[in-house]
Amino acid sequence: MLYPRSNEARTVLDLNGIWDFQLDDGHAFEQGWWKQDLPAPEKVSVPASYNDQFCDVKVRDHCGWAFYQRAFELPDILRTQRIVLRFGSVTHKAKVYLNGECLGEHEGGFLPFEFEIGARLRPGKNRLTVAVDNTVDYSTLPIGNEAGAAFFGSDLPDIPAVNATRQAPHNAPNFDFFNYAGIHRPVKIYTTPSVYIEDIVVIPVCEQGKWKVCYRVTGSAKDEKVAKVSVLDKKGDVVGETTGNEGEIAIANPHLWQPGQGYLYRLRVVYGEDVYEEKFGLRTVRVEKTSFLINEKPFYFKGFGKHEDTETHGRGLDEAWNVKDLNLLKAVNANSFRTSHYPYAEEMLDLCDEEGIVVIDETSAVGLNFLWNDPLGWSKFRTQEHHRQVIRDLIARDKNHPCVVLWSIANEPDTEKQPEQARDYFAPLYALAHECDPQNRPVSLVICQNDYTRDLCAPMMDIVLANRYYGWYVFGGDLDAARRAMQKEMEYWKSLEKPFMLCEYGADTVAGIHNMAPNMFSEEYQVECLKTINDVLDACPFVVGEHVWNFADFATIQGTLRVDGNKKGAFTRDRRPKLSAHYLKARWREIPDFDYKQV
Ligand code: GCB
Repeated sequence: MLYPRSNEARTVLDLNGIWDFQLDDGHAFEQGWWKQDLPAPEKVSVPASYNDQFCDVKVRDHCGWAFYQRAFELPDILRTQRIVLRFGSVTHKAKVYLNGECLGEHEGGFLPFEFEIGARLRPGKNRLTVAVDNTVDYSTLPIGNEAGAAFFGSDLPDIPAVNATRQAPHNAPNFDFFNYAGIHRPVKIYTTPSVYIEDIVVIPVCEQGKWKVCYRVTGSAKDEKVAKVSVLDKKGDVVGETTGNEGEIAIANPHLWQPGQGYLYRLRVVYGEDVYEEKFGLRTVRVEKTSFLINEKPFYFKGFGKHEDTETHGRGLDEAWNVKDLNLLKAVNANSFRTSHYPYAEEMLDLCDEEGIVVIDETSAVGLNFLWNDPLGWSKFRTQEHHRQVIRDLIARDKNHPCVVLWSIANEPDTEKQPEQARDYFAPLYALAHECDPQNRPVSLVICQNDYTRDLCAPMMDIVLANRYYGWYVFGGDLDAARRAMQKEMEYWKSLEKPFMLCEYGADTVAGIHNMAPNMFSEEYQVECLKTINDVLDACPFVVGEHVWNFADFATIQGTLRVDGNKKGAFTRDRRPKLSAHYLKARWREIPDFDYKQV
């Protein structure tokens, strides 16, 4: 799906700003709130989560539908064009109404969707209403626990009479981040000519040292129109051109896209009256034996798992925070991050393309891991079809981004208690991700701390991605035991002869707690814990990267294990460094992007 860009053929208008907002009082659908002005609206900012914009637990902890509404007008001059209404993301489910009519629905809170609206527009003011549902259950990604117990939340006692006293509808997210909801990413109206470019696929190829870009243009008139295609370099000079809806263009004197140096070319497509320029980079990615190769050189991932999470905005797009976060990454000599645990905003990936930050792109499949005591186990999850859709849509959206080097199709599913069921669930999804990606990037999933010898999924993947909390959940406070356990485990992964990356490790750390003899929750302990695990990683040539959990402290559900959120950040939630940020900065300064490990 192409990102809306304004140019000589297309116009983009933006519907961000202040909207009307009201939580469903239980009668919204019966009363048809989309047919009229909302009965008692308050003001809300878009894009942003609604939860923290008010000072009311009813809004923060709301479960179910909420309504957004605004009016807009369009210049008459645009009405000769094809007009599309596009949402960057609405979390988790959306029903969209224009002038009282339903345009459609969308499920999944982290990917874009759009509707052609030309035929439904009225002269003058148009009323746009978006109903948003934040419910998570066994069919959504991420997963909610239908039995009611939330991950790290206050578990329900196993006493039916006590449980029955909780009457208010509530979500039980089976994931460790706050279930933020709302219109999280920009709402835009864009135009195209009536015959238009639907999609562009770009594949950089290097054969015997010579670079070319292969491309495919899908247009609404299929092959009745033929595209004129050119490649422009960063300065805007044309460095190659051709015609045809599928083809290739050789690129002489290539500038590669490299970690830390995000050189971008543009593929300019003219298709009838429509024009679109898609940015791309010249880089290759592949796994060979125990190495992860970018541009044929063994790359070492240094960085973090992140969240889209800031004060007040919640999970809503804020580009100033994105710029700041990438500057902080660079300041600590990191070169990469994982979009844990859902697809991030396209605007962030654009920035990573420009800045040369390497990205592991993750689906929203998190929480598939708590039914192991249930004889029906995996078959209780109703996610497989939706999971397929998320993989298809994620790759369709992000396929051309040079910053994306690896797809993570899930975080911490239960791959151990019912290993065969897990394998049967994931094998087709792994194959699907490969099928969908024109650049055929490596595919994996992130496994959780378990009896790794029983896991049948990790060995099936192109690279082993693992989260380990030795020194925290396992052997918390005993770093000597943590070191030995990690060492022991690495012997097993070595035998698989695949690249291995540690995708999460760390310790909750409350900024400001210090201790000469490091103890849990102190800044010193976080540093010692990271050092202990890093020592083990350094001794293993097949380890291709380390992502600390987490980049910054973040909001979670309330519960006895979370003191105002998850505190494993190297930065606080407002992005001030803890001691660990300084430690990582010094460590990563000495670790090059390439050839760190001698295989
Ligand atoms: C994990 C999860 C992550 C949690 C983290 C923690 O394994 O992948 O979502 O936040 O542990 O801090 O417990």
